[in-house]
Amino acid sequence: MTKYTLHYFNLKGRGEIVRLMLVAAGVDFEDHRVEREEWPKLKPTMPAGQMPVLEVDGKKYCQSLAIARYVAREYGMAGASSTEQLLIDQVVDTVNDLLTDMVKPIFEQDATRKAEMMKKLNEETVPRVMGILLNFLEGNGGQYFVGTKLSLADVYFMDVVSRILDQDSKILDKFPKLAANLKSTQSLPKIADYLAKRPKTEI
Ligand SMILES: N[C@@H](CCC(=O)N[C@@H](CS)C(=O)NCC(=O)O)C(=O)O
Repeated sequence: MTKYTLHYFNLKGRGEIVRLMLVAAGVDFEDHRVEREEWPKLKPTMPAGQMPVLEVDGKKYCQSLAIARYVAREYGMAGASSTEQLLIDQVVDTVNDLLTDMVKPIFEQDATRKAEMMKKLNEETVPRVMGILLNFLEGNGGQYFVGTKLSLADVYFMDVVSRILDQDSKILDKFPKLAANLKSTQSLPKIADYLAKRPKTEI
């Protein structure tokens, strides 16, 4: 049996998608949540000096989405054809752009600039991106983003958009199909069990 260890900070951040994919795949993994104090010592041991890193039978791999796509391929969540892979990546990269926009204000030091960035994110970026994602979902019939089963696209959408919902429960009110997709991913027994037990973290 393959042994997996996921090294990441005790955050959702860019590591949560890997945790969620391993959970969705139903495979055991060690969820190594690195404390800030331990990091300087561990950093030089990681392939690119950053995390998340997935260790597979003792070999370490970096880049959150490269790892998430690997888990997706290993466990049947990467699409059934090259076109389905493309459609999944279309959603994944759209969600990833949104996550990048969500992270920027967190690191902004200037309070005025931070407030402006948050306003733009909530009032412009989030509704615009939800519109794009709704088109992708409806283009596939409205249940899953791609094909007829769960893929990395559904899991990454749930991972990132549920974090926005935690801050503003109304963001999907105008997008009931997106809300239904998100809820259905969250309700999958293995995922629901993990979500109920995962450590509560701010980001
Ligand atoms: N593109 C990389 C970004 C990785 C990254 O920025 N990791 C941050 C945490 S989210 C990190 O390890 N920071 C600590 C450091 O650079 O020393 C990915 O998606 O995995």
